[in-house]
Amino acid sequence: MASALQNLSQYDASTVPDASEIIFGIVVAEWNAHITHALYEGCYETLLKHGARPENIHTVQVPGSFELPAGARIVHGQKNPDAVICLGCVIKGETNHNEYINQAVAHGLVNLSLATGKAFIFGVLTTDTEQQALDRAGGKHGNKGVEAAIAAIRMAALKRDLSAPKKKIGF
Ligand code: RBF
Repeated sequence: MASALQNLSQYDASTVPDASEIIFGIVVAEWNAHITHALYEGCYETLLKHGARPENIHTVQVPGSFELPAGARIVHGQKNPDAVICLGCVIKGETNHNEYINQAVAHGLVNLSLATGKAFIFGVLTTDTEQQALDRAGGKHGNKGVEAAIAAIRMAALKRDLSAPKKKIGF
């Protein structure tokens, strides 16, 4: 059923690479903190569950989602992580501020990814209502912070595996 595939928080843990050697940055927006902190909890616990070491997880907070790319760039410059996870929640209001913020964050993070060759994960809820956000921060649609953590592990492992020395085949 199509709707079953939408809750990616229910993933097969056995397919997730080991994260014990991966360094992570996490950037959390303080706007809608009751939601972004729930995303953070899901994200952090998921990294630990897959072997990440607490000393290898560098967390910073920024005022709002608009500041996520700048915060991510600072963490990247200071800690040289393999992946940076950006968590935010932008809820549509009476004006179209949400469109400007969402576009800016998406462009900012993809630019950072392409410029650095590292993963900058878009863990931003972009909802019409607060309830939709709650549903995706530990509610009926799972926790998108969990999914952001899995995406970060997979992308960091992809880079590590491709850059590892090749085994010789044959003679
Ligand atoms: N930041 C968020 O992370 N989520 C929001 O829903 C959100 N709504 C905003 C609405 C308006 C009208 C404004 C001006 C800002 C909003 N921000 C929001 C804050 C924004 O991401 C940023 O922190 C500030 O604009 C300062 O650059």
